[in-house]
Amino acid sequence: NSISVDTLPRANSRVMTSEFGRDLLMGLAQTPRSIPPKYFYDAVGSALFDRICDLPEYYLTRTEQTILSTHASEIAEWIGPHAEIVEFGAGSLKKIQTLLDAFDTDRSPARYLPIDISGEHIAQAAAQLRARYPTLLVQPIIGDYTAPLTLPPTDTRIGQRVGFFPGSTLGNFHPDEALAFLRSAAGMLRGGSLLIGIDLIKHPARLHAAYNDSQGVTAAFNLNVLRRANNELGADFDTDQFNHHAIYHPVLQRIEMHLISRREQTVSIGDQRVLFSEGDTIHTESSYKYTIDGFRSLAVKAGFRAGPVWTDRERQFSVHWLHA
Ligand code: AVI
Repeated sequence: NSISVDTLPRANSRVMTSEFGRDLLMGLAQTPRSIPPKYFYDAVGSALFDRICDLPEYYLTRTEQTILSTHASEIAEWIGPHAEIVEFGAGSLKKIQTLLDAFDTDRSPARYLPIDISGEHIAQAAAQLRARYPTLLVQPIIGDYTAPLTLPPTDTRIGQRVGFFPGSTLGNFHPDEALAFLRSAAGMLRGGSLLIGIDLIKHPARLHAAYNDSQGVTAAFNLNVLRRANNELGADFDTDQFNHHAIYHPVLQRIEMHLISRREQTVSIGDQRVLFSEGDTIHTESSYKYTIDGFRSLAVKAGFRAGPVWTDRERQFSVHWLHA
């Protein structure tokens, strides 16, 4: 055995002092085994996700973008003058620009609060945004937008507060988490509104293609969470020994992503050994799909009043206006 006694506690404390390490061990101890999808997004994972958004099969980003630009001036009317826009999980701050470009200068939003977990990414993107929209106050908030947050106080010169949650990221929340998030967003936005993108239920073949792209980018994105565990926690996953598997579950109305063990194998994470039999699976992500009415009912249950909905011609994706 190559592990000496004094490296064991150290390896283990590296795992146990990291939130990722604790969540990973906890998830792998459950049946079925799982890893929370938020751990996909290290630098490599975020870059892979950006590539997914450009894939021909991944219609979500492109379709939402088309909906936002087609209806931009109507959406700008709903947002109204000098608004404050709070974006949940803002990433590279690209999507907001479609909205900002829809305003006449004298009505454009006054303040933009992008919330994101990754600080480095957002600081740079915020600087570029300020250069492009000099009158917009850009105040990034580094943090987990699923936890309750205190926003800076507004002042009388600022119009309504509008939450912006594009990309159907809400779909990655389980129904109880989605309801809890919407409830807390409704509280945070009270008196204002939420603009949210939601992917729609469609033919399973279309969904299957979007999560099993021909270039294997989604597979690399899924497997990257194991590589991340190796890099950050000193785990020894052999990424060649797990297969990407994504499948639509029509009863639960969700795409499930899994990593399936190709053979019997043991993986070390700190001082823990995790045994996988051939075919054992780690559930890494669910991506729920909604009907328009199903999503509106959920929003109403969370305390919103449903407003207009915009879709594309094929009704693949939807963008909802909700009054908080
Ligand atoms: C971020 N989220 C909305 C994506 C989705 O479609 O559920 C993440 C993703 N997973 C695989 N491909 C893309």
